[in-house]
Amino acid sequence: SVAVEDPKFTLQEVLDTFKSCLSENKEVYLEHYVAGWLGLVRFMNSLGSVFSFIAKDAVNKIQILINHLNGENGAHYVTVQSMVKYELDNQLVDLTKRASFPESGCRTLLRLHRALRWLELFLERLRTSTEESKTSVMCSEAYNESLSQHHAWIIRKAAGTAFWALPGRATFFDVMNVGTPEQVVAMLGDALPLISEVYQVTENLYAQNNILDLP
Ligand code: 1PX
Repeated sequence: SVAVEDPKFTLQEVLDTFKSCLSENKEVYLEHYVAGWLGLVRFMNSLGSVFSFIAKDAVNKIQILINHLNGENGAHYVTVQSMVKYELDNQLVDLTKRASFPESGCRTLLRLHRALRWLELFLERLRTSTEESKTSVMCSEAYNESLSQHHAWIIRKAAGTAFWALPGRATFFDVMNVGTPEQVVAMLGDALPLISEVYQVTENLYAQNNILDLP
């Protein structure tokens, strides 16, 4: 697994990336947001190939955002705030049905944003779990409370099946490569407020611009 081959890989680093997402005036840097997601996908890949259909979709979306960042209009994509303004001002977003702009930054980031809420709920459950807690149960509860509401039946079904293949809590904690279970719990306690804040800032921005339901 990645965690074994690369001794420097720890979930801590990944979660730290989300720390650098927020600027002083609470703008979200797209570059760091994307880097955080890449780290999460890397972590997910180290859990096994059952999750590769999930990882593939996440990577597709991350790549779309990287292409915007590196494209000729990249300067408008430095923060999520500037991206939203640029794409809306220039009518680069499909607002009611998928048509001319299936790869807008706004709709693409929205999918990752919704997944970030799942992550927040899942990590909070992990943080407060006991040795007997089942990761599959924590994962599906978090999913049912968030992301699943945006997914078609067939995707929910596939996700639900994949959750059963999740390793147990002890293995999960080991793969995070952070230390003892107590250290994992402490790390999650530090990281969660930051993830929450990034989530909330993005949520408010999307709500203000009325783009929480982009097709
Ligand atoms: C310590 C915990 C760290 C775990 C890190 C795991 C990172 C998980 C990354 C999940 C990223 C999922 C992105 C999904 C985006 C999405 O909703 N896409 C759907 C809609 O896209 P569209 O372009 O059609 O509008 C798309 O249909 C998704 C298909 C793939 C299935 C998504 C299932 C998501 C389950 C999320 C839970 C992941 C569980 C991993 C366990 C570690």
